[in-house]
Amino acid sequence: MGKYAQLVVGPAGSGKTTYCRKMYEHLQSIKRKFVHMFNLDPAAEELGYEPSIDIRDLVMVDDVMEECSLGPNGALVEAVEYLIMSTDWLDEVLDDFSDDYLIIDCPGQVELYTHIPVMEKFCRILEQKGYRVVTVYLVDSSRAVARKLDFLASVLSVISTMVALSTPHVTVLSKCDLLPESMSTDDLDSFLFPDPSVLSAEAAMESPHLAPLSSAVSDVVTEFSLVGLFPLNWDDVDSINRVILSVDRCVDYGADEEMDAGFESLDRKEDMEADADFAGGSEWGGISWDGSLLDKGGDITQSSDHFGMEDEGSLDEMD
Ligand SMILES: Nc1nc2c(ncn2[C@@H]2O[C@H](COP(=O)(O)OP(=O)(O)OP(=O)(O)O)[C@@H](O)[C@H]2O)c(=O)[nH]1
Ligand SMILES: [Mg+2]
Repeated sequence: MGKYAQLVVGPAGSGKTTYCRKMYEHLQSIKRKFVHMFNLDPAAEELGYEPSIDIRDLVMVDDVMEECSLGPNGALVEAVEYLIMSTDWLDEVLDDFSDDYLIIDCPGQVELYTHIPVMEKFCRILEQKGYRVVTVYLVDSSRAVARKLDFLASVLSVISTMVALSTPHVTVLSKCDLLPESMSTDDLDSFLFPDPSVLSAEAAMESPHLAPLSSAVSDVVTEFSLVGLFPLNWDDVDSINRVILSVDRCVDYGADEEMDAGFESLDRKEDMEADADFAGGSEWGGISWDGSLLDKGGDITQSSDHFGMEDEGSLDEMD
């Protein structure tokens, strides 16, 4: 079947552990084989799932804090660095999964992805072991779409991670069930398919002294289509399947076997493939498995019913 890994990253509390658990359950429900959970958060307490691989079997943050006289953040970085150096342990646990699909639940400290190369090294280790790795970056919708400035800040963090990890990449707008009912589809589209002039003008209104910076960032984000966001609502199975399709395309899932592997239960697979082309991930704002930036595809001025919402509808219709 091949070896695949979803590296689930994002800021603290963005929903990574929940994503991993629910993604696992969903992949089980569509009968995808050999899916395993890997907890890479040495400070995790309650996971809500049973990991097949657990960094806490190797190193615990509390022990590192005590032994190295470090605070929680420093100890976490130290613990993940220790993991990277523990090649025997990694060989042992990963070699148990020779033909598998790993969902990797990462810590929320963004410095692991943006400031120090520790997670980048972890990605390279997985790739050397034959894994096709896709980074799934969760952006918490309840924080990122409140203001345009918050959105730009989130997007900058996504781009830093993309550049630092150099893997194929899917950006997911998490917790969409929490978006206010009053938020219209047009409001959401202004984040999903931003018009650079509108985005920069609105950001400038929120913080006039940052206007030139907002404008430059808006241009980069939209011009290069670096971040195509997939809204995810766990109550909306279509939104889950769009994320899976995009992830699959990034890693070329099932290339060695029948392409429809694991999607037997989808009635609307073709529709969703077209939507995934349009919406983001591997063909809009994504990076292919060979690491190259993919061409922008689709017309971003099209209607938004590809997210399960009619143009005039509200987010309720995602349910
Ligand atoms: N309503 C709603 N709540 C969510 C969703 N995903 C996560 N949460 C809640 O958000 C909080 C944080 O979720 P986690 O999954 O622990 O987030 P995390 O990114 O793993 O957090 P850290 O590991 O601490 O960085 C928990 O209270 C979850 O129940 C979602 O899709 N909808
Ligand atoms: Mg977590």
